[in-house]
Amino acid sequence: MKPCEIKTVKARQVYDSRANPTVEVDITLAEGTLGRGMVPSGASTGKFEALELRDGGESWNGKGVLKAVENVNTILGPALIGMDAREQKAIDQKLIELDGTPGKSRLGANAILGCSIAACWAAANCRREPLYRYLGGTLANTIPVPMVQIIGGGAHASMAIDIQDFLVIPLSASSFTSGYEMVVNVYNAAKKVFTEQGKPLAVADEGGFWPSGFHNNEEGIALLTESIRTAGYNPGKDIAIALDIASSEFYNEQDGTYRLTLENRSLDRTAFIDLLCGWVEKYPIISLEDGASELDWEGTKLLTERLGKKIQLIGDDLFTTNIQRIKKGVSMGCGNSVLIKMNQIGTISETMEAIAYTKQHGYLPVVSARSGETEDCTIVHLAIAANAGQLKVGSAARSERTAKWNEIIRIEEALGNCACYPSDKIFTEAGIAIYSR
Ligand code: 2PG
Ligand code: MG
Repeated sequence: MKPCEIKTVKARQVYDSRANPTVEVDITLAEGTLGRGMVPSGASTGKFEALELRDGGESWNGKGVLKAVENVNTILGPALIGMDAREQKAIDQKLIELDGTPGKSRLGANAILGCSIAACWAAANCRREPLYRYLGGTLANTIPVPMVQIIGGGAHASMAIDIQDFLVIPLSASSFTSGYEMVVNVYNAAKKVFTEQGKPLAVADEGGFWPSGFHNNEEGIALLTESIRTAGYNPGKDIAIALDIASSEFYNEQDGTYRLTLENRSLDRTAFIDLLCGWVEKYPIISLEDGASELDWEGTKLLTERLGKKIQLIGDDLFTTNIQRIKKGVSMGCGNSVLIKMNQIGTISETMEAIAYTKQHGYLPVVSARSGETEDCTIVHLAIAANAGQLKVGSAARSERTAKWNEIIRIEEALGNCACYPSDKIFTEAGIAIYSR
């Protein structure tokens, strides 16, 4: 028997950070090594994502994943036995073929991704290498710039405010560790600002503060700017703001309007884009995600014409880590950045290919966690393996988030002088003129 040959594949149902069931897969190799994959889950899921197979019915509010677990244990797993765990592409290809549908809807993208991640860890462990090194080779050394949520909103906070993520990105740090320290200081300063404003302290799904007591969306951006100042930083120079508008959540397909429930008004495409551009003028915003709906390509195009040279414009629900959709965006001139989520597409290989495609076409990849997470740290290693340059993991609080951030601190330490932290160059080298506003 070869040492990296897959010997057993076993799936089980475990739980994620939102107390929902999720798939965990264990793969053991001939030499006894274990690889484990745990699957994340979104709340504001894009229409064009690969299918997350849920059982329906009464138990777990219909969110059980026992069918997906069974699909691993009876169909996917047995087909992997005897394969070499280091053949990631062949393994992923086999998983895709066994499902046979474009959206992985027969066996479930959650079943498939669990196997794909577990095989990857098993192979890295078999080679006695950290996953980022195994997957990316010796040139995988870019430590990602963090994009960290300070206030949660949208579908992660019962739509108490329309915008989904109010985040920060450190710009003036020379390492991840010092940049992340700045972010933590802003998080703690936001706690003070909330308290001073008489707002109760609670957290939303990703550990960012719950958006209590806001009268409109702009107040959230203002509070975030204030928190950066309170922490002792210069907004826009030391730390900039990123927003995930997640506008597909409040887009009305029938009449093409954007409904801001908190503000009790609906705006047409032009008026909504004017509103976003106004915020970018007024606040130190460097990145805007899903400003227009996943169905509104024209809106994204318009937004890109107006802001594409100034700030990062990320497509998340718009692109769903799918090369066909990224291709359409590139050809239409929609956005300049792609959010990369493993479970939107369903295998490690396809995720890596989406990152490569994104970079080849001059767009910036931002690897991202989901709002429902686990202690699994695969995305950290994947981001470094692909030299992606940016990582979004929710907030600085709650262990499913800190599991990832802390892993980067360890890897940065391990790489020592070989670590490359792009800092604000990730933006300036892409033509985003951060200090000019
Ligand atoms: C997003 C993610 C993370 P979800 O929209 O970018 O904030 O949310 O996993 O719910 O899609
Ligand atoms: Mg998003």
